[in-house]
Amino acid sequence: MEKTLCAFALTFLVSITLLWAQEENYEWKRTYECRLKSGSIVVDGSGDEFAWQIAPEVGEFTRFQKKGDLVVEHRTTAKMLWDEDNLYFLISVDDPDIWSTMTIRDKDCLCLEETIEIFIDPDGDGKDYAEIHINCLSTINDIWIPQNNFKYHDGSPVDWTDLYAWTQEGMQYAVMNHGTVNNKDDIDNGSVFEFALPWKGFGKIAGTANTPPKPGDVWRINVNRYERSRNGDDNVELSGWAPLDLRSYHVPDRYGFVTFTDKH
Ligand SMILES: [Ca+2]
Ligand SMILES: [Ca+2]
Ligand SMILES: [Ca+2]
Repeated sequence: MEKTLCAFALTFLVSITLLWAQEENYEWKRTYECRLKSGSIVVDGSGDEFAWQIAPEVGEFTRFQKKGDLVVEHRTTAKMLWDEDNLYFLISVDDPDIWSTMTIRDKDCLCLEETIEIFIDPDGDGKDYAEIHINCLSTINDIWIPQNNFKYHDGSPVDWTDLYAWTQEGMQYAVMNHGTVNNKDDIDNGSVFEFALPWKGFGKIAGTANTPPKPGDVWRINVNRYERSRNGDDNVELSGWAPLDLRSYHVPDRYGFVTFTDKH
């Protein structure tokens, strides 16, 4: 009888653990099938190409700094495509007040103002991932992150100048703003950001990933956003595709699972 009770308790415990694990996956896991591009894409900040029209969106973005209140006030949508040369992004933000002052690449974190941030861990090992920022003035930060504890692989602290010195070689990018930039007296519609990232441009960040990927390969990717009031009142909305529920975007084990397919 005692053994039976023990077995029952163990089964119950395992079931609860499995249920918890399923819920954990349900809540956090985001997946996307990245399709092969159909026809040409011009990187101009307009998603009017046929390829973009038929590409699916990754899904709703959620804000993550407020537990229990994940619905964003400012909507963001994202799509991805690929071909043998590039990984493409089309990211669209609703924004009633488009603003930024930073114009120099790789100088200061664009997160101090408003920015879109793409995180890419090609081989999904949680190390050597790319962080690419863009703002409405088409200013770029492209940054190599060796590990999310901001240490090199030998354990020594990172030199941020070295990290910012990494370049996504050959990256094309463009922004189209629908509204007036840096004019708070009217209401804007938002901005569209378009990227083509050459596979070879990932360099050391690719790790063990195939470049270009093979159909079926999975890369870990997230797209995040800082939407910020410019009144200096600390009113900021942090949101992302893969919800992190933390005050950091550097959680590579929770980035979305992007599977490359040869379907169009
Ligand atoms: Ca375009
Ligand atoms: Ca804004
Ligand atoms: Ca750089």
